[in-house]
Amino acid sequence: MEDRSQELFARAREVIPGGVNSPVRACHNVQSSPLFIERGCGSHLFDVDGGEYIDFVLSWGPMILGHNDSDVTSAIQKAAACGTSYGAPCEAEVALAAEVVSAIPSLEMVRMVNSGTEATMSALRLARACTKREKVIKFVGCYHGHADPFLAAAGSGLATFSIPGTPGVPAHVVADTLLVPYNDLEQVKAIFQRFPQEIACVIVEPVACNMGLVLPEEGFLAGLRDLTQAYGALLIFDEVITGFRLALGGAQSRYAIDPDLTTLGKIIGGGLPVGAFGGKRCYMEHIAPLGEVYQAGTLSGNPLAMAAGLATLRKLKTKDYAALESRTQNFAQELAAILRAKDVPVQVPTLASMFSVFFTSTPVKDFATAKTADQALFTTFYKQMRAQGIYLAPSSFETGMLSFVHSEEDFARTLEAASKVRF
Ligand code: HOZ
Repeated sequence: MEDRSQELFARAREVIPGGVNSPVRACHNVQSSPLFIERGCGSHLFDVDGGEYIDFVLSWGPMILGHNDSDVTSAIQKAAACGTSYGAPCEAEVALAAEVVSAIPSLEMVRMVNSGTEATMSALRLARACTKREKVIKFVGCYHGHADPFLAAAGSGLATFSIPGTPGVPAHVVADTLLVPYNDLEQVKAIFQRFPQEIACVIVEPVACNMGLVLPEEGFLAGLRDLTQAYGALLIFDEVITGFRLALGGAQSRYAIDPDLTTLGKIIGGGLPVGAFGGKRCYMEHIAPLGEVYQAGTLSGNPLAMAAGLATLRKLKTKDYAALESRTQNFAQELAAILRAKDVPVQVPTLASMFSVFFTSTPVKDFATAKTADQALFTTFYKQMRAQGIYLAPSSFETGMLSFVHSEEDFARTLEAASKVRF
């Protein structure tokens, strides 16, 4: 029964393009319409029709502590009692910046913004300014938000809707975005050899999470670090998803790579709209008002958002990431075994508290192999899981997320639901 959701979706389509404020959640490609959510609690979501779902989307990543965490909610309430925006510095933004800098090895300074898109857009501007170069290497299927220069062969919603580029992005803006398959170090090398003095930066999701979950191959990230250093380009790690999810120090601490700039979002806002970009002091000092690279925002450092982020990061310091990882691995392995027993080709990659389901027998290492996944099988799986109260991302080009509050009962119910899916 999704009557009220359907009704709201019909009304939404009258006043919001496609009825949604971000395309993937429209659920088009899985031949469904979105559930309208009334509230979240722990690992569960409740929709407006009284349905209860085990949530493996977690607002696309931020809710690693689960929905309505008592510490985060009370921090927001306490901050709200003092007003919702000042447009002036507040103590919480200093505290959050200090937490972020102390957790992430390569960061010496950080600037708060309002979304991951703002973070990547600003980091690119900074890299271009610092190097006085314009070209950027980006990997096919990686998604860095929706700023113009990144809308070339991007993942997430663009992959879901098969949109290679976007009308409205001038050709000359993406002409400097050089595309390489993920994990293909040889092609990166070849591009550097071709344009040795022109490449400002390489931007990469150190673990790709927007074409489904795709892990970096041995030596890939280290190779990027070596090549960027050799050619005087900056290495930008887009850790909007992986920051504080793979580990407190993000993918860079896990893989022991020292990027020049890092972009963050999602978890650092504890469910409120926050992004950040940061890195070495020598680069960050080019940002206005210290330097000449302009970047600004009325709501940047917003006291509610800072309070939510701060409460989240402080709580995460008490959490056992290794235990969550091993629970996720067990869950993913059992899920893979259940699906394989149904004679469907399937890969269930997992890392930290993330997993993906690709219905293909081809090992997935880049966007081309991710696209070998059978979308019809995914749609069948998605619909039947949802009908049994399991809320998955409505696209195989997104990544499943677990929180610290997913219970063994949640896993058991999910695996039981998977065992009942008929292909
Ligand atoms: N593109 C984001 C996920 N990778 C956000 C999707 C949404 O909020 O609908």
